[in-house]
This record gives sequence, C-alpha cells and structure tokens, in this order.
Amino acid sequence: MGNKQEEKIRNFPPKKIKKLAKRFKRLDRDKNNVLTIDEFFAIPEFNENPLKYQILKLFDPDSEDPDLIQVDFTKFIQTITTMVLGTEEEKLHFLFRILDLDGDGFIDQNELFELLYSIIGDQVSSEVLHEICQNMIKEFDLARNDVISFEEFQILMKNEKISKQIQIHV
Ligand SMILES: [Ca+2]
Ligand SMILES: [Ca+2]
Ligand SMILES: [Ca+2]
Repeated sequence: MGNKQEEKIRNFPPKKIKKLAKRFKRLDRDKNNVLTIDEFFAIPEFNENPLKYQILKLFDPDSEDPDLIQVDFTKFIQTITTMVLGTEEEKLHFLFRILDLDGDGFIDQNELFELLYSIIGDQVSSEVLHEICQNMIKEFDLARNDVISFEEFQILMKNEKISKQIQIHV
C-alpha cells in the first residue's frame, strides 16, 4: 500500500476530505480521535448492513476482533478512498477480504454460507442454503479444490446477479 495509498489520498478532492473529516468528528462521539465499534454502529445504515462486522475489519486490518477496532482518521480515510477510488480489482480484493472470514485467502463453503445467510436470512431453510453454497462452489471452483480463490472470485463477481446482491454500502 504505502505510497500508492498516499497518492490516492492526495488525488482525493480536498473538499471531500474536509467533508470526511467532519463526518469523522461527528461519528467520534467521545472525541478521543478514534472510532470504535459502538460509534460505527450508531450509524443506522451501517448497523443494518448484514456484513457490518466484516466491513469493520477492513477499517482496521490489524485488529483480530472487530469489537476492539481502533480506527483513526488516517485509517478511516485510507479505507474510504480505496472503496471509492480503488480500481475494480482493488474493490474486489476488499470484498474478498470481507467474505474470507478466517483470512486464509480462500472462501470456503462455510464462509459462503455465512454470506448468503446474512443476505437471505431465514427465508430459506439451512439445508437449501447449504445446497446453494455447494452448487455455487461447484460452479466457480475451477481448480476443484473445494474453495474459492481470488481468481475464481473475480469470475464469480462477473455474474451480475450475484454481484448486485453483495455490494457494499458504507
Ligand atoms: Ca471515539
Ligand atoms: Ca477463508
Ligand atoms: Ca478453487
């Protein structure tokens, strides 16, 4: 990241940065200059996002536990600039990291299940959901190792129906 990130932030319109700084201040309710989980969850749209815990991980990749995240303004703005100004591939990487819950670099059936469950919820039985996951993995697991790699994920996301379902809104 490093320089590339900084360059991106420089390219971010100063007006927008000012706006983000304002937003950061507003979100930082206890004025300690870091955002914590309760401050993020105070944003209603964010709180409703089924992927909120995974999204929090992106803001503070160093912290293992989303409950303990500490997001200072630099991290805040870096994450948002990547989400907004990142290339298609960077954005997909972001999403992949959200879905790869254990961070092993692959999406397995359980992680896919978690994702679909967070989107579909109780509308279908867990048996049906497991079956859907199995079929999805079968369809996109080109290397036949029962997990989805980033390369396979890129192909999966070209499928419009799926990508529409898992867009991130922050
Ligand atoms: Ca705070
Ligand atoms: Ca994984
Ligand atoms: Ca695979």
